[in-house]
Amino acid sequence: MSQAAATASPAASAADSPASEVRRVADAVRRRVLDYTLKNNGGYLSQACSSAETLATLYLRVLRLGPSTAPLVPRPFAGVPGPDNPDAFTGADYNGPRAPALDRFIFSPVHYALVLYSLLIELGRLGPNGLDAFNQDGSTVELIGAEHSPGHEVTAGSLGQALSQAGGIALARRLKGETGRVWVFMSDGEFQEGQTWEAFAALAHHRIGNLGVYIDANAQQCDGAMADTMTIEPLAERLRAVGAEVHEVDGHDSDALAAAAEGFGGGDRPLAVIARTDPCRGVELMRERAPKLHYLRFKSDAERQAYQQLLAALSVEAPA
Ligand SMILES: Cc1ncc(C[n+]2csc(CCOP(=O)(O)OP(=O)(O)O)c2C)c(N)n1
Repeated sequence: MSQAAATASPAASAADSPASEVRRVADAVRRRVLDYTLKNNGGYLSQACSSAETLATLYLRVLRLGPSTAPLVPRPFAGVPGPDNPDAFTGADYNGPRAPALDRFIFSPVHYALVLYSLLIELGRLGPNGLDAFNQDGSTVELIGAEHSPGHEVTAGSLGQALSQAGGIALARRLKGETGRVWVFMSDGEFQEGQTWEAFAALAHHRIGNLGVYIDANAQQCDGAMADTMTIEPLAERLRAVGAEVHEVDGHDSDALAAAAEGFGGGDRPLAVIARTDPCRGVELMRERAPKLHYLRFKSDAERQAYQQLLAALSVEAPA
């Protein structure tokens, strides 16, 4: 069991299987993201629907992390890092201290930030009031996360860059003899970008075997369906061709997601786990909007009301 699992929500009973704990946490994450989507009059809800189990599985079953060393209520923005700014910080301390044997987590599609914040709350790494300053000027709890945002280590708003940064971190860790791994969470839209493929070529060339990528393959992009915008398939074959070890799993099946990472770390190839997901999972109402699911902006009061009623129903169904 990872450190993160050991510090999971006090609501978890000892009898819970890891998969049922992931399901409980993922449902709570979707509920909270829906709540804030309503409070903000819009938001990235489909990303919570698709990725909740993948991110919960990473934190509860895959990542080897120490306890958070960050405040439960996030600090305000302290300026960009640089030699003249000793106050600057990153949000990586929510993932625990840096240590040779512990893993590092790099969060790439930062418009998914609210999903990560909500997960950190469920895990007790962020306090229940940790979202009070969400999307406000001067706050680090940004709608589109950056390096100072809880759980984030790098700025990745220009998509497709974080994998290259993570590759550098992984290479440096290997050179230093560290056993901790580097995990990257990515979206499928990032595989439409050339930089992602250059990064995989570099990982293969340098035989980077301490870096694993989980891909939220929800088949969506901001312009609609991936297949209609620019297909990335056959993704598994393409990743194998650039030297990765590839697993393709149902991204709502926590046992399959966790099994893909078992034993990973000592080899000479990067790992890519393609999590095939449903961008409307848990929020059937959203299917009416397909294929435009990227950002939910309510079209009418009636539609907003329908989502409000769904939130009320989900909250009633949730166990105390
Ligand atoms: C380099 C770059 N190009 C374009 C954008 C604008 N953009 C923001 S989110 C997004 C969609 C990316 O696809 P994905 O994350 O798979 O979409 P989702 O599943 O969230 O709908 C795009 C193109 C960006 N942030 N960075």
